[in-house]
Amino acid sequence: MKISLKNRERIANEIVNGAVLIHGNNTVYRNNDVAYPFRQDSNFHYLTEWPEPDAHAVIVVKDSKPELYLFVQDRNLEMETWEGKRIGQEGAVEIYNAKASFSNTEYPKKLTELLEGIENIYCDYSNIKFQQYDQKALSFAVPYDQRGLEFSKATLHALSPILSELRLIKDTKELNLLSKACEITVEGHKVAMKIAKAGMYEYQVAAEMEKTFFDLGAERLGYPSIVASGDNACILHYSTNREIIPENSLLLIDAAGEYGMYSSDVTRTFPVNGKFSPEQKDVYIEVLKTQNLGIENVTTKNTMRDIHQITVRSISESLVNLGLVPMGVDETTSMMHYFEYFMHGTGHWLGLDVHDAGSTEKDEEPRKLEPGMVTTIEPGIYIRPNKPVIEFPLLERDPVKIRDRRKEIGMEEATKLEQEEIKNAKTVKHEVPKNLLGIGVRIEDDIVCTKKEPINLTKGVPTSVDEIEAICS
Ligand SMILES: [Mn+2]
Repeated sequence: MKISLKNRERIANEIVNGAVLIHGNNTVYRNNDVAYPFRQDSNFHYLTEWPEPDAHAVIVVKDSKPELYLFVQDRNLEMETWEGKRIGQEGAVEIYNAKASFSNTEYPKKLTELLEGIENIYCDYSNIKFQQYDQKALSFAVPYDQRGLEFSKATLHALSPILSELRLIKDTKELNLLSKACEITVEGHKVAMKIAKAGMYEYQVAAEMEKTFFDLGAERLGYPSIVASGDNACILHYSTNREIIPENSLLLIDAAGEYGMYSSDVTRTFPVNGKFSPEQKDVYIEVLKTQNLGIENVTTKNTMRDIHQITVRSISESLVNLGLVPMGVDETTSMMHYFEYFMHGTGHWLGLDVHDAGSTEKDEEPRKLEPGMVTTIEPGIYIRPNKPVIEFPLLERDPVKIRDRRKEIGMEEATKLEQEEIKNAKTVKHEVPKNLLGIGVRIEDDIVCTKKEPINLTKGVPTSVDEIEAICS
C-alpha cells in the first residue's frame, strides 16, 4: 500500500466529513528557460506522492473515507519530448489511486462541483496558491457570498495544524525511508572523514561526500552541505564551502542525503590531520558528553524543552570547565551566558523536511515525546574568533519568561524591553582563553523516540575521539 493512501486514511479519520484542498509545487525558473530541480511540496507528497509539478488535489472525505481527485499536467507528446515523461490522468488513477483525475486546467471549474454540499473545507489559506486557485471558487462555497444565492453552510478550516500533527508521528514505512536516508548519510560522512586533508578546498570534500550520497541512491541533498573548516565552523549556516582547509584545523560538516523524500541531518566535527590538538579535544569531549546526554533523554518521559534544559545545563558545566564564562554553572544557565557559545536549539523534528512539521507544544504547553517522533540532537560550542573579550550582563534571564512576555506584549515591544534591560544591567568582562578562539564543534544525530530506548539512526558515523582519530588518519 502506498504511504499516501494510508496518510489519506489518517487525515480522513480526523476530518470525518469534509474536503481537503492542497496544491503541489510549480516549476521554478532559475534563469531564462533553466529550471531549478523540481521537488514536490512535502505536504502534497505526504497526501498524494504525486511527483510532477503544477498539480492540485482535492480529497473528499465522507464518513471518514477519503476519495482523491488529482488535477495534473496533460499528456502531451511534444512537451514530453522537451521536458520528460508525464504520468497523465490515467496514471493518476491507476498508479496513484485517484478516484478520478482531470487536467490541471480544469481545477477551478471542477472544484466547485466537488465541493457541492460539503460543509467543512480544509485548506492552507496562508499559502499564495490559495488566493491563486481556491479563493474565487470558494467564494461560491462559503457563507460570505452576497450575490443573492442561497448561503452555503461550508466553513473553512486551517489544514496545517491537522497535517503537521499527523506528520509528526512517523509510521514504520516512513521510518524505513528515513533510516535509508540516514544509512546513505552515514556512508558519506565516513568518506569525508577519510579523504579530508589540509590544503583541499572545502567544496572538494563536499563533492566526495555528496558523490557517496548519490551513489547510494539519494535523489538530492536534504539541505545545502555545510563544510566549514577552522573559524568557519563558528558560522552556523556557512555553506559557501569555497575556502582552503587550514593545517591542523577542525572540519565541521553538517550534511545529509534525501531518500524517498525523507531527509537525514548529521553533523560531525573532526581534525583534518587525524589528531585533535589538546584544546580541540577539550572542547570536543565536552560537546560529546552533552550530545550523549541529550540522546539518552529522547524518551516519552521528556518534552523537547526538558531535553534543551538538560543540554543547556550540561553545556554550561562545560563552559565553566573550559574557562569560557565568568561565573558558576547556575549563573551561566540562569543569566544565559551559555548563549554566547551555544545559541541554537538542541534539536528539531526530522522527516520529509529537514526541519520537519509539527509543534513541540500541545495546548500551549510543551508536549511529551511520543513513539514515532524523530528529532535531531545537536548541541554545539562555538568560540568565535572575533570575540576575544566578552561582556556578560549580570541579569537573570529565563528563556521561558522571555518567550511568555514576547507572546503577551508582542515581539516588537518585548525585544525593546530586553535590550533596555541588558543595557542597564551591570556586566562583567571576560577574557576568552586565547588557544580556544576559533574552535567550533557541533555533533548531531537523528534519534527516533520509541516506547523503550531511543534509536540513533546515524550512530554509524564515529563520534568518540579514538574512533574519529582512527578513521581520519
Ligand atoms: Mn539539524
